[in-house]
Amino acid sequence: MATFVDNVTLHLRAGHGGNGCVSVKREKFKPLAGPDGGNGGNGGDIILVADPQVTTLLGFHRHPHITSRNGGPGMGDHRAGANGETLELAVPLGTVIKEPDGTEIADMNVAGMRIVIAPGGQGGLGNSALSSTKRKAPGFALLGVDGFEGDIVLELKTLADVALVGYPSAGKSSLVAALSAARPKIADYPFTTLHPNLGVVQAGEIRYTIADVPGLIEGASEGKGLGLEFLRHVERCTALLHVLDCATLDPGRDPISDLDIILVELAAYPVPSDQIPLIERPQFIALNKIDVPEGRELADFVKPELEARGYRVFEISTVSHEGLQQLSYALGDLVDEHRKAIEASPLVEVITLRPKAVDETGFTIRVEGGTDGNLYRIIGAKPERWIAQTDFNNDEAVGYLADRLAKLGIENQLFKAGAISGSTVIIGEGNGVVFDWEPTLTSTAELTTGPRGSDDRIDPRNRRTNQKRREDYYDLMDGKEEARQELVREKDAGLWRDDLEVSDAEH
Ligand SMILES: Nc1nc2c(ncn2[C@@H]2O[C@H](COP(=O)(O)OP(=O)(O)OP(=O)(O)O)[C@@H](O)[C@H]2O)c(=O)[nH]1
Ligand SMILES: [Mg+2]
Repeated sequence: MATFVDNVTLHLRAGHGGNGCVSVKREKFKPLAGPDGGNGGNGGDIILVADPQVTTLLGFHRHPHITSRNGGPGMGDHRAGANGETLELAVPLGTVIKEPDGTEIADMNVAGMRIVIAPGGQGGLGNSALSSTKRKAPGFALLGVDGFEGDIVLELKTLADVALVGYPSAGKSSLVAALSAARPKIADYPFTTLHPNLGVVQAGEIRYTIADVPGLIEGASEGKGLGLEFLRHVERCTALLHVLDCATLDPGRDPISDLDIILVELAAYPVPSDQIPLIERPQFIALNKIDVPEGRELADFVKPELEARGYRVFEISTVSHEGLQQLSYALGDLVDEHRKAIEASPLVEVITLRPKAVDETGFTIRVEGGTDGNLYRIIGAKPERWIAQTDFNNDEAVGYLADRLAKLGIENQLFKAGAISGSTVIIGEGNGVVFDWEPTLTSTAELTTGPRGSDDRIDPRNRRTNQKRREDYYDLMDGKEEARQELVREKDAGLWRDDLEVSDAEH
């Protein structure tokens, strides 16, 4: 049985950016005619769009893993990689998007609303784009960045396009069962239905949802019977269908007075201020149980009066299925008209980016205690992306990264935070990228690293004298010589074998 809150967890993986290309143009008499490596393409975004034509999350239940295309790698001769295709997913109007922990990201309550739920990764620049007057022939390119990867939860609260209202035992649940695949409980005692049941109806091309609401009686708005509380579930319905019992044996009841009582109760139900009161929405009437001869008689009798009041009236039987097809098509047309009207109204485009509005320009430095003294962690969208773009096997690329970081002002901030030469710096959360920091700006007086009132450049604590430098150098040379001698000794002792002999012996 369908329920009113539909939940589905999607596993998203947006496309990765393509790597930039390192290439050098070759011409006949000019073998090194300049860098011509193209940029990598961007990974495809995953976008959610609120679509009034979509009514359920069923498709997502079947396919919860969603991946968009990667960007292509850059190529020589200035050829850029192709951008990954954007993937648009239509979700029903009213879908609420949440983080797995329940935090709401967006309420897709406006037709056409779009949200970039998983941005694709940026493509890396090729060496052509990285060249400048200062750096004429870069021997490196930037790597493509990974696209967003993670889970989101879609939640759909109100699915009912049409709400079935009426007295207990009028046959509302029977009608849901007759029109859809839903199988709600049906019985001949009042208040069989305690929670609304939802059914999906297919009428030709049009697909819509109906919900039976627990029976209403006089005084329901004051809490009689099951009260009106459950009308909350159908608050967003497009239309109402009154199901009137034409074969009731209850004395003093007839379809017209039943309808009038229900209308009074519905009028008493307060909908949220941004919605049309239930009583003002389109309403059809189903005169039920015409398979019973007296029922048909009564239905025929009251139909003209109801039509005179302006209602469209259908004589039906959930037992013989008479009149059901006509009713379901008429409801379908009504719902479709409403959807088209919503679509025709000017679209409000709301584009929200994820990860949530990060401060693109800034970064923060967090000082964390470690076993070997302080650890300086740099958190920021830019520096973190730059790390992802860097090919750490390429010294030139690492140098470029250092320049970028310095330009962003990270060096100054590290000084201010108390970092000194040799401090451990990490970029990004978790293990991130760790390096020992070597400041490049030691000559600036205000950037000295020692405690207030001291100056590193004078203080012998951190400064090597020429004498010490010379000693260090000799130590280094002695060390090398010693290592060399050791190698000779090993060779003489026959510890070395020829590589060729080894591989021969093994095969
Ligand atoms: N003869 C006849 N009986 C019907 C018809 N539709 C429903 N019934 C009977 O009417 C009784 C009540 O039907 P339900 O569908 O449970 O009525 P309901 O409106 O959902 O009632 P509540 O959930 O109690 O509010 C059941 O015994 C059904 O078999 C019909 O078209 N003809
Ligand atoms: Mg029922």
